[in-house]
Amino acid sequence: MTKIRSLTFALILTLFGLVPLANAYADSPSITVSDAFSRPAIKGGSGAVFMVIQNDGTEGDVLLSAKSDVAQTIELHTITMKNDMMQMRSIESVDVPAGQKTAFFPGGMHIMLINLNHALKADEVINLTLNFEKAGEVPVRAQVQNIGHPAN
Ligand SMILES: [Cu+2]
Repeated sequence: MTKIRSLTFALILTLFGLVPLANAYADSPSITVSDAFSRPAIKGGSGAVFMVIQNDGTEGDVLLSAKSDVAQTIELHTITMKNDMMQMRSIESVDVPAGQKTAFFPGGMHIMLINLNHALKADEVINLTLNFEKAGEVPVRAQVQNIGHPAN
């Protein structure tokens, strides 16, 4: 009986104490982007941008699109295995859950730059803008890196 009473009391405290507080500070995402990079590429060719998107907020968000002056067309892509073949395909959006890191990496999700307006050269910095459903526009600076490309 005492246990039930204290449980009820705790519930009342929660309802009258914490719920109004939660409403006053409405849930929201908090997006930061780090480690953005790209690979060298030729003018008119394709490039890819990789990064880590961190959501330190209390609400999930969704990456809807990306834009940049660097290419004619920019799409969100992922790579999946089909019959032992790596296949690249465009995706509508990318979920960015609260309290999690969402990684774009070679062999996985990437921002696809199609028909580059100019060559991407090592050490150059590309400016992109990510568009999130809730956080809105988030600017990203991606450095062009040679790492992992012995051919370059
Ligand atoms: Cu791609």
